Amino acid sequence: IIKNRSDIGAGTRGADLGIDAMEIAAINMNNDFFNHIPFVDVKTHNETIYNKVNSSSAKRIKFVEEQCQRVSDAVKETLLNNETPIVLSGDHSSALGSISGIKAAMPKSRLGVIWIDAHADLNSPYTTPSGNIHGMPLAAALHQDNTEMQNNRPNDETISYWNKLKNLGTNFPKFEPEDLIFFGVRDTEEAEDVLIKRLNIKNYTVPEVRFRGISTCIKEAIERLWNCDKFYITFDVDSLDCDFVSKGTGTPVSFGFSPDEAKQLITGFLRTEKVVCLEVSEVNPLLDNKGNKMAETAFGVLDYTLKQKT
Ligand code: DIR
Ligand code: MN
Ligand code: MN
Ligand code: MN
Repeated sequence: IIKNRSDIGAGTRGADLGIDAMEIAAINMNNDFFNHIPFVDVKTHNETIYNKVNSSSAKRIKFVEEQCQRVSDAVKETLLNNETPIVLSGDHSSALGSISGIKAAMPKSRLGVIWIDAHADLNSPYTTPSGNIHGMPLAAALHQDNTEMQNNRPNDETISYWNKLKNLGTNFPKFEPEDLIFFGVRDTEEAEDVLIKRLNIKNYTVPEVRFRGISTCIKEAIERLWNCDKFYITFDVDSLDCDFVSKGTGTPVSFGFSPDEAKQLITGFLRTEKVVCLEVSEVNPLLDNKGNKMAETAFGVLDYTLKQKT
């Protein structure tokens, strides 16, 4: 387990507490999950840096780049030890670090990415409406500046850090758009829509999954990714339905997956034996309207899927 207690890529504070909230959930469920799996704590920045925004089109990008580098190193080292990293992160910018670490450890492997999220995370400093880097990790991983619909003019320093982010772990795009599959994406900006269309990225929406059946969609997704050697699964908990589950995440969205659907999705991909890294992100206990419900749910999904595997 790699614990990345950082929330500097998010617009609202508190996702850094999500990891500990999941541990508390486990304790309250009398579940000793966290006592059995070796863990590392990724070093994080001092709390005072949060207000040092630096760049309005990519807030705290210098610090996010450092943090992603640390996550990348931890993931790489774990993989080189022949272990499978489970990354518990605060905000989702961390996904860029995880993917970089996978590529650094296995540069020759063709990587398939399963992105379970309400968001496409395909913004860049050129298009972001918020300046929050947790909306950008996929654009960085795919080396997409997404400049066709420029809304912002990032300064030179921002661009130089953005290029550093894109090149973390490898100077090439970390995987191909055809090897990326979205599940549950339903809250995007126009610039992201343009990119999704141009790159022809498949999104299994919540209604499609329910209409066609979840096993049919999982089977089809695995077939699409079959030429990939390794899979990375990232589970942004805002993919879940914020009305039925909880609003304990930075950017909650309605009409999402149920916890059971998330369990089935992740379990289905873990069964392929190709998964080299699983990430859970964006649990924010400070925003939870139902006690510690989001952390309990996220932990429940994680615990269930790993038990199915072993
Ligand atoms: C939005 C929100 N697309 C943005 N993104 C989020 O700020 O770029 N990603 N919440 O997880
Ligand atoms: Mn904090
Ligand atoms: Mn996300
Ligand atoms: Mn999201």
